[in-house]
Amino acid sequence: MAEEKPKKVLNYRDLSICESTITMLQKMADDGVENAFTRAADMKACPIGADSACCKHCFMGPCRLNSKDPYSKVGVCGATIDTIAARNFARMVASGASAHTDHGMGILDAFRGIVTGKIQDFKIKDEEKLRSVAESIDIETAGRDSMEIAKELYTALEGTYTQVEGEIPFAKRVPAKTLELWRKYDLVPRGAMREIMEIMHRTHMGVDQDYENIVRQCSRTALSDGWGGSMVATELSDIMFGTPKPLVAGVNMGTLKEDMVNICVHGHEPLLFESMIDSANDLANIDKAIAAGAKGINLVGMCCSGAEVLARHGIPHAGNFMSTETVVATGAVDAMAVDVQCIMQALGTVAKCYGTRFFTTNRRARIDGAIHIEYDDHHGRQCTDQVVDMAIERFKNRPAKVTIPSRVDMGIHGFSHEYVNYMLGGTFRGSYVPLNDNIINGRIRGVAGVVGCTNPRVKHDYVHVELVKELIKNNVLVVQTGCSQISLAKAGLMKPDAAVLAGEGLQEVCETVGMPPVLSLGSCVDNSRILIACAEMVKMGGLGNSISDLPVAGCAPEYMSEKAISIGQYFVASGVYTVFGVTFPSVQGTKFHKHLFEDLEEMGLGKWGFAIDPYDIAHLMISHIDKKRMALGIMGERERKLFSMEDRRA
Ligand code: BF8
Ligand code: SF4
Repeated sequence: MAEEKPKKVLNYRDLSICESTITMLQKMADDGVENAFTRAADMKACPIGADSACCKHCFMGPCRLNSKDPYSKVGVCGATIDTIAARNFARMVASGASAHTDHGMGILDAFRGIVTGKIQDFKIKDEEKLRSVAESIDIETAGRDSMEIAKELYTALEGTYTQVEGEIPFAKRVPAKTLELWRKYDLVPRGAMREIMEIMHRTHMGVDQDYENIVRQCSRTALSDGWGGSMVATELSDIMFGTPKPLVAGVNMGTLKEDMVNICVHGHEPLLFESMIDSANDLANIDKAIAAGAKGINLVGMCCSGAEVLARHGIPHAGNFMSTETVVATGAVDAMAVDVQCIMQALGTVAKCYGTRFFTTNRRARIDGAIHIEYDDHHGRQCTDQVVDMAIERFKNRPAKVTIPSRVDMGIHGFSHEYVNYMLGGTFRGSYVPLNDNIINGRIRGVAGVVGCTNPRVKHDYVHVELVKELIKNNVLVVQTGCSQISLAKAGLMKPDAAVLAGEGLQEVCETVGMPPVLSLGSCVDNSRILIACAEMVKMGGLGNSISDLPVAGCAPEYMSEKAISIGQYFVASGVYTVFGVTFPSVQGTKFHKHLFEDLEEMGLGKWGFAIDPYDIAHLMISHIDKKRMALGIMGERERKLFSMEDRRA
């Protein structure tokens, strides 16, 4: 009999910089419970897959090429490394874009319910936003009643998904020169359903076998996510639940309370969470919790569901993707309700080990072993009240020992692009002019979007935090979404006093405005807020005519999901230099790789970049920002000195 391989001994400090996560990893080890960190250590990533050098698009294969000598072989059908990698990449874009656009469609469904009067639980909360979104796509608002505008907006936005020809509605928000370029290369998306269907068709065996043509469809599909499905998700969620405004809120595992009934919502669509907020605030439910011996009901968020309500309502956030299992290991979570995306199947097992009631709520996502209570927009409370009841039951009979790391990191969250406008411009001259001015005068060197997941293949939170610190030290204002902003919130960078870590110029701006140097914008679909901010910066003038002229860059340094690939591609296609960490699904030195990393920029779009080390990533982004400043003629003496290589070495 083969001897069982001894498990690797792990030093948890090599795996994460999050103290709470480290404490809980130790606890899980003591309890003999596995998690994604231990599984990643036991499972080496497949090297051929990591390079995207294999194809299983038909059953003459699967075919594996040699990434060390990529042109030495072709697949059984003759497919080259460029075709294989481009097709794989395209399917990642399709999957990621589907996730965001289907989420957006869920929001659109709820909005339809409101305008048809079939849904009573939700309503139009932010009329001002309704009007401004309608106006942005040329819907007449003057003298019209909100419901009338909402109906017309609904009909128009449905096209984001279903339009078989013509440009999606939010193409109207794209700066003219960027849009002109998209038209030149035929990149303006039709409805997302059509684009995603076409990607799946083109990547079927024997269809599109020209990597450049495949990448064009990647761009079109990704744009139907960024300027389409994701943007619809953000804008309609703001209209229905309120546009975020900065508020103070706590992040980390100390947001769980030993003496309260703890309910955690994990996933992505805000609908479940909004309904859960109502249930948790219902006096009858609170009374039931008190009768069970609790001080009340404590609602916390996780991942993007959490990031969204953190931004919008200041609901505390327990942890990002790589902390989802460790949060359950506290034993303090009485119920965890999930909907869609980024929910590890292992959560079912971990929840069982610690006696947490684990609920799936979405018809699209069931997990073996979870209790399924379907959430329905028309009577959402039927689902969320049941979860509350079962959480109270579990509180009464908490089986596991409760260990809650006490740390809570307070910070400011909820910067929408509307608020950035207001904050920098003031009530009377709300605009992006002051941001542009501060970029032109060099106080702010540029703007970086640092976003995306955490991933056990790199040190959890570390790459995000070190990267962002390096960026702000070099006067780059950072905007954030998704799990990344939770990493930075835990590192204390969302407090205004974090401005002391920023370079002189950025520090001055932060102190004048009273803002932190790192702005948290919400969930991953809220990356669309960054697109709008870029469009506004272009429209305000002084920083070129298209998004690709701006001194901006993007990054997902610890990404793990296909959604991140779609986001990366829509930023690149919009004109933004976008750097990814961890690993990149292509073989260096191939034509496909060069196309993503060089040719796209030569066409006037953005381009991809890759590095693993946070300082390397930061300096790739800063060099790009400087290149754009140089081209704009705003690379003053002051910055040249501030950013010299000598300083960097020092
Ligand atoms: O959409 S950042 S791990 S939670 S994929 Fe997932 Fe990545 Fe977190 Fe949200 Ni975004
Ligand atoms: Fe192999 Fe071509 Fe089939 Fe892919 S499509 S599995 S490369 S034969």
